[in-house]
Amino acid sequence: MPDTLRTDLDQPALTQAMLRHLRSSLGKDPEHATTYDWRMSLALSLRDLVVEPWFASTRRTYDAKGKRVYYLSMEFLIGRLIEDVAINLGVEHIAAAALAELGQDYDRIVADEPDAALGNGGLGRLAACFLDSLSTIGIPAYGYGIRYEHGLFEQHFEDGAQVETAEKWLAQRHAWEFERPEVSISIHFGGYVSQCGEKSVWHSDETVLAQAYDTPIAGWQGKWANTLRLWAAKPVKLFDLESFNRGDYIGASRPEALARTISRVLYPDDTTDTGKELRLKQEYFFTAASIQDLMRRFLAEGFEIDSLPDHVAIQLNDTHPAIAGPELVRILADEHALPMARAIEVARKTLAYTNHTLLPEALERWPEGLFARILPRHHRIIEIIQDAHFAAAGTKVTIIEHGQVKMGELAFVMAHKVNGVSALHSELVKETVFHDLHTAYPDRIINQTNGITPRRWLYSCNPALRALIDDTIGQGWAADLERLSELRSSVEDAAFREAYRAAKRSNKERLAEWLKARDRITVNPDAMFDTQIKRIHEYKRQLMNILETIALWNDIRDDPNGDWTPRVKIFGGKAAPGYVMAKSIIHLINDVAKMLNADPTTRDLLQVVYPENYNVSMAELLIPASDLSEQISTAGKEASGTGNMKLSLNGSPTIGTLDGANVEIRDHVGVENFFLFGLTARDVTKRRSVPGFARAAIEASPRLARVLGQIADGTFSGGDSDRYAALLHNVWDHDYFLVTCDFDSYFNTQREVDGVYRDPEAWTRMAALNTAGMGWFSSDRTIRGYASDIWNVRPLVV
Ligand code: GP0
Repeated sequence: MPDTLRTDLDQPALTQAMLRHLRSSLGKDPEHATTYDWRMSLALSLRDLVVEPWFASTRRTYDAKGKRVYYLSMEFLIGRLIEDVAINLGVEHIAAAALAELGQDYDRIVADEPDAALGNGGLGRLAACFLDSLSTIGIPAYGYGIRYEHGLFEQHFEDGAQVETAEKWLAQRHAWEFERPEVSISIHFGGYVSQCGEKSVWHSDETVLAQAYDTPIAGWQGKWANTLRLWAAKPVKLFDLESFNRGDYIGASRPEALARTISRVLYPDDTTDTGKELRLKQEYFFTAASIQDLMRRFLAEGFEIDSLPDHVAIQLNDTHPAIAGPELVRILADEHALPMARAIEVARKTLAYTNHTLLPEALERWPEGLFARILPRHHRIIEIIQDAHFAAAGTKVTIIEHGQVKMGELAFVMAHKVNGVSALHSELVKETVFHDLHTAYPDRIINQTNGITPRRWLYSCNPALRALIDDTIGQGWAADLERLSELRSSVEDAAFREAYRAAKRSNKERLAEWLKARDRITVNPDAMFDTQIKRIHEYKRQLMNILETIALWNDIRDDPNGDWTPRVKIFGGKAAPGYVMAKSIIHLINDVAKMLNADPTTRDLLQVVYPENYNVSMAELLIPASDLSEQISTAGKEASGTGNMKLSLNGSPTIGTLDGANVEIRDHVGVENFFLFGLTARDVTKRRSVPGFARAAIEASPRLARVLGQIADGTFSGGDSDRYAALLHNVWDHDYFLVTCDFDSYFNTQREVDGVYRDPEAWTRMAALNTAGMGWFSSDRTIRGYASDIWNVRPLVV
């Protein structure tokens, strides 16, 4: 039985469906249809197939009076959906054949779809993987977020520097969503609170409407489909006719412009706290809309208000929706007259919070004045929550302190479970950011190691490896990823290794062709593809990677006839627009690329490639084609990582530190199949307290000193010795992320990597054992963990 489902749908039926949509939904005949028209016809035809399972899942949930999970997230980094849906419904081949019959190329049509980039990085992509797994497992769930008009900015390089432009995925119709004008929820801001006897009444002075847009999310084999509900902000009053009639056209459209600003654009910051009024409004906007919506659904079923936690589980993806705590308390106490203490208890049993980082700059804090002005009632409720928490836990940990509202503490206090995203991270959460709260509530913090959906991140993006796995262990592994361990026994089989190498080789050729076509870059698929793809951040240490690249270049030039292992260093990622140091690192990588790629003595041995505008779709090309995965963050800083999982699963051994989920990946793939280097989290803390540690490390490393000297004298910046002055000052005198201390260890480990890569059989063994060992990192496993340890829900399909 093949991994297909829609045996009732054959190719002629899909062809007919597409022709029908082309006519009636696009208003085109085949002769005049563009790529866009065909793509929309395909998407709409596929969407039609999801509707039945979607209705069936909803009926099933109502009939079972099942508990529902609500995943609240500011970000859903979805990417493209056509291939995803086609694969989950098992109609990928039918779709390709139908398009071929219509004279269209499936791959070209699929590639025409813009990415839904409603997220910055790992956090948003995790939310998207979770949606896939929730539907695959069959847990009744809703994703709730914001329908940003503009997703994550587009990145361009001008003379090597990052320049941002607005992203416009909604400039064309979005095929997958259903607009729900009837679901319009009033969201209030500002004003004051009055006391009416015991009762507090919030008199707001600004109202916008949250309008729902639903996207069905079908799981593997279409057995279940959940809903992603995204909110768009609309004005209460569309248009001020009075102003218009006076000739004030700009004034006339002001209400609309103001309201729409709330869902206009995704904040492009990752792991930093932006602290803007608009951001607070965005957070409250989508959280309040989601909670009103789920309360309406809950009450419609006729349950007692106290029983909320038996029917509803709300998961807060980071602190962004942490206002859910006081909002739920407000509804329970102010609108349903629950006593305050009981309201807090019911809310807490309903809520859980996921922490994604230890970086202090990422823990949101709001100036109390601003907070109280925009959400006066919530401000007061937080004070009450804080008093109740003081009384119950006897701790000194405050939620409001020094004129700031601390959202991390709020989320913690209002959650019955708080989880970290890898084993190491969860332990560090207990020891550091939430140390005192952990002491007060010792059972609250638990771990749920992140995962990735194997459907997108292997089955769909790597057809070559998919076919080999099917041939070797049979089908069915895409929803039961631990079965990949059955590959282990084949690794000693030379024919299997040959086939594994061939799959990797074809993926590298596919990437090479894409780079050639898009960026006119030529890469040699025989070279090792060494990949670092993720947001650009100092703690992720792209800087260390590029410094090592320069050092290797120097070594090759010193001995051009040495026994070198050819490498292509591939970088991908965006920097937050306001993050000066990260942008300087991008500039340096591009400057180095320009210099090295033009050097005739080294360019066949060492090349640097940095394609602009890295996104989910680019990841789907780069990951299957990669040989080596760079996971080199300062130990203790990367909470988990999920790119590390995708690369290892697709056969890239990791060079990495003992950080985040690297630790668990190493355990699963075997320590001999992982290139470990660098200081541990404990070493890092110790080393940082040694005065002048960076200078000492540089002086002890002639290789590093030479590289820094070259950057300083303008070798890579056309003689401009100022360009990297701030960056270099930081390396010499500050180096919070210990690039200098780990440099030699990293360089030497890279040379070990070179040695293994020169032995193709040894390398293939290692790569294949990475694939075989990664089954545990399916997000299906992660979601089962949340379901049993946090939500107390069970799947409704078997
Ligand atoms: C964490 F705090 N992450 C944040 C943030 O603002 N954005 C973001 O993408 C990431 C973490 O860095 C991560 O630990 C993790 O894998 C991911 O969220 C999902 O949990 C990568 O280490």
